[in-house]
Amino acid sequence: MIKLHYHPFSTYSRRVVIALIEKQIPYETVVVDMAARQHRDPAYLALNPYARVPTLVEDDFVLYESTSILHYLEAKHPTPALLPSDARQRAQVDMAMKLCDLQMTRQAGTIIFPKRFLPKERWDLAAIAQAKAEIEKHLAILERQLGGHEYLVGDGYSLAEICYTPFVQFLPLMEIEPPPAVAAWSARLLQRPSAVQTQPRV
Ligand SMILES: N[C@@H](CCC(=O)N[C@@H](CS)C(=O)NCC(=O)O)C(=O)O
Repeated sequence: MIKLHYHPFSTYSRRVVIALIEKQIPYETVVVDMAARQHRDPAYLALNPYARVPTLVEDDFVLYESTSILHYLEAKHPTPALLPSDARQRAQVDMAMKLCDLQMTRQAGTIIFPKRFLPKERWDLAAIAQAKAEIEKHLAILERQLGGHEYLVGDGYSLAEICYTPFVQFLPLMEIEPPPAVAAWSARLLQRPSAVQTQPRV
């Protein structure tokens, strides 16, 4: 049985939980109490020396980095498919996943973390403004790519959408008004039962 070391408020963990739900894979969760700095405990560092969640453990196999975990789940449980069968489209999903991390999630962290967990006087407003501008630039590119399509690649929901879901959740918190196709796509992602079921309370 898969054991997912995670935190219910963690965006990257949510990606993995969404995939587990989409694929109906049985799993257990182990909450890493980050407020109590449990992610820095030697026992957790022995699993994930980068002191981050999520970490997947299955028998003696340990895997971290949410996108790598998503690829593992897809390889091991190929149905329902969250990757297209066409080689070019698979590569495009991979590209979208990578760009999500490079152009969106890193910047989103600069805004979301302080806004969710720190008092206002500790917010770095200049860093927040810069991150917001970078995300807006990225969303303008996604807007053109989405065009009239429902999903980023081909016509299907994929691992790329799973990567974005926890982050588009916080567009209102980030005070980012997405362009229309991105807004419709975000709403589509957030309406999926796997997203509704994993919606964070903070
Ligand atoms: N690239 C990692 C990022 C994971 C990550 O940054 N997780 C956050 C929680 S959402 C974390 O554990 N932060 C703790 C820290 O960086 O000290 C992934 O995709 O899994």
